[in-house]
Amino acid sequence: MLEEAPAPSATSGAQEARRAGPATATVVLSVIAVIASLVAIGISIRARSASATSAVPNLGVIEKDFSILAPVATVKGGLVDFTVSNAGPSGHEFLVFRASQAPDALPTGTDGRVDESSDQITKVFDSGANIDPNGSKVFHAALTPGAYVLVCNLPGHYKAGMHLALSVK
Ligand SMILES: [Cu+2]
Repeated sequence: MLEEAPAPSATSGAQEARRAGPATATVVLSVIAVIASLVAIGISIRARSASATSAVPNLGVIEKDFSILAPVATVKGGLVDFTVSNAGPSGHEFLVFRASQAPDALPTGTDGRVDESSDQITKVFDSGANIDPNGSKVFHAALTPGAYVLVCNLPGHYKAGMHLALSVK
């Protein structure tokens, strides 16, 4: 009895070996299916980002000690994305005011900072937290046509030159 025991296991071993063929084919087919679905996902992501890029302008804004730079002075009204990069060396914030004044002539308090609650301007966006040196953040805003000023309003930064006009058409 004991000597016969290996026989069934040898048979099942042979059966496993025989199954390896179809099993391998199944694995190959699943790999092909995964690749095909990844390609499909890649295509749909690319299509979506292409349409998103064409629909919402994305302004690459650079802040540094002590200026604000943008690639364009005018942007189309509606949803606008700002990718704000901080070239340092200090931390900076990012505010957007709707204002008809010149960028360096916004109403300020006695501390020289822009008076954010002045009724002569309207704050439409505030990053809240700072953007760290060498950091970058993307902000989404909805801007109606008009004149705007981009500002960093940390103490001393506005007066030092951190303001930039942006026209929305
Ligand atoms: Cu600043």
